[in-house]
Amino acid sequence: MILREQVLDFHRDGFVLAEGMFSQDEVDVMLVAVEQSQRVAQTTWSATDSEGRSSKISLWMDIADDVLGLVSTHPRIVNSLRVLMGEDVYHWHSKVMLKLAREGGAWEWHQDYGYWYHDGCPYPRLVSAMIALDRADEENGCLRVLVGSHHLGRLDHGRVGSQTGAELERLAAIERLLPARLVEASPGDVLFFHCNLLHSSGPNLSDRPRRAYICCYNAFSNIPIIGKGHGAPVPIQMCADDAIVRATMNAANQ
Ligand SMILES: O=C(O)CCC(=O)C(=O)O
Repeated sequence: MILREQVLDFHRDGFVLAEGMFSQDEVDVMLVAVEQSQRVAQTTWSATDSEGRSSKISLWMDIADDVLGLVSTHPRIVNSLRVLMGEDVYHWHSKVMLKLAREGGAWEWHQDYGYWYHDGCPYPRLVSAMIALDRADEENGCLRVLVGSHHLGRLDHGRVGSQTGAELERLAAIERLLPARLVEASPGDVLFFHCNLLHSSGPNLSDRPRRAYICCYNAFSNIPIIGKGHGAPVPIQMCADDAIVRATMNAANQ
């Protein structure tokens, strides 16, 4: 669970890394689920960065009826979000991010609220939980953030490659103003980040994949006022704390 100091860090910096939130055993179950998931196989597409490299992404708005759905409804995640946001949340969407070894492209600097504002959310009250499935470091394209940039408010965004990125002139000036930080993570670490935090990630220049599962949540006080947004604004039915490891035991016994 999230500690009180981590809540303060989150509000000051716009992100906090909860180390070891999931065990390696749980991550192994998640990796098998990612590899075997029909949903992931059927919904994966490629996003191209400004240099023409591509990264794979698979995204859905409902709660999957499998191990990935257990992760999206896991009490360690959902209760942490409630504590960080100070209110109850609902599932917005979940996604698998895959940067293949040597191939995976960059994600350009952006704020998630640069997208989600256009889904009708009145306030920047959405938070993402990024679960590292592989060791993530500079070489294989871990997340980079501009510390404290969530205090800037929402910036204008435009097209960068096939992605949506923050307006470049303003971004260059902000990069002189705020420190950039690489967020290296081990499998099972969870990075919680605010929807106005400027973030990006570099290409995968290593021989290792960089896989992550990202679950995004919206506050109940922030249901879209234009359109219907993502997910359904209903309370999350949390799974049991040991549900992820139990899922493999159940599968093995069948
Ligand atoms: O997976 C990554 O490196 C980037 C993720 C990201 O930018 C996002 O989820 O908004």
